[in-house]
Amino acid sequence: MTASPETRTDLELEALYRDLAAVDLRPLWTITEQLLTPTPQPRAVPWLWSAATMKPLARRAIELVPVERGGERRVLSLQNPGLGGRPYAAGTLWGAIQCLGPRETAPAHRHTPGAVRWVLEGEGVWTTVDGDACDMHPGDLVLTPSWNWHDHVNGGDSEMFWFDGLDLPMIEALDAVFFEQYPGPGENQPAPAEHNVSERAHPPGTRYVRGAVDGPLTPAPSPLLVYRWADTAAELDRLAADSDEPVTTLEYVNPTTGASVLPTLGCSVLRVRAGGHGPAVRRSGNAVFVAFQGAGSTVIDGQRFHWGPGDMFVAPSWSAVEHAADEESVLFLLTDAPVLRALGIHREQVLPGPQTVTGTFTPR
Ligand code: 1HN
Repeated sequence: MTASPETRTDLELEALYRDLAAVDLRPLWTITEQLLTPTPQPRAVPWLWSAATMKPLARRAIELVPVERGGERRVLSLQNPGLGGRPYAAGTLWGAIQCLGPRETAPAHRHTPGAVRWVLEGEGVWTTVDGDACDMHPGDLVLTPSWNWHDHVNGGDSEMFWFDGLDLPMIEALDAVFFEQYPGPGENQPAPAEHNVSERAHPPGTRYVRGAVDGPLTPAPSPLLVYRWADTAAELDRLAADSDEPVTTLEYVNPTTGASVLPTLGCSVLRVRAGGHGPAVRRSGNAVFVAFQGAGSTVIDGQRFHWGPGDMFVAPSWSAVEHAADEESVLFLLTDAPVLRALGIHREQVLPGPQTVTGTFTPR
């Protein structure tokens, strides 16, 4: 008996797929739909970590885990449950809470991933960035550009908590992670004679306005390493006074170019008016939010996330994001949007109306 043409073809096709697999070749026509999705399909899910959960655990870590060479940092990473155990807040972003107890220091090192710190609570810490000691106070943004030496010193008697944001997953995906411990005689950079050098070199007034200075938006990190909360708040006041929008957004920029603070990372603050309710917007690129002041909620893809000071939450790429505040509130925002903009692939879509809320997130 001879096989029908169909059966013969089926058998031949199966053999073809077997032979392709055996030599590490994959036919695109069998996987096109999973590769070329109409819209981004991030594996990270919308999620929130509450300060009420994180801070007691961070305090236990202060008691139990010393900061020393090898461990390097006392950091609790936001591990998005959609990412299969990878310690990342989203596919491209690292987010974490870092803490230092009284008189502790975290040793100097440098790495190709760039970092930003947003200070939540406490006083007395400075981060020395390539020799410039940047004092840290609540609401300040401190930059650690790629390959800059950095150590953290708590010169005071209180514990301190801050948010760390890094482009580590992006740099890992590019197979470009390099890391080095400080080779000097101590674990830290020499005690700087002066503090806040970059801050004095860049007067207020140019620090928050995208494109304020002529010139190409070159992919260089900001030479200004610290943005003070008092300046940010004053700028927010000024902007909010001129507008009746429910949400006022202010981006921190490189004062010499008007570009994002780091080539890979953009930082903004959002002030939501008491009773304010912003539009629902989708953007390509991932976002991590840190609530700083006030109380409110954000609806992400139909799910409501309530937040208050110190809470951190993730809006994955292309999720619909809609902020509302019960009282006047401030959110810090970290995004990878500068990369998408540089590549000409950033997208934004304002949805026609508020989302239908189908559930409320319960933090662990
Ligand atoms: C790092 O160097 C710091 O310097 C914080 O404080 C978080 C997460 C991953 C890799 C390096 C810091 C980090 C990190």
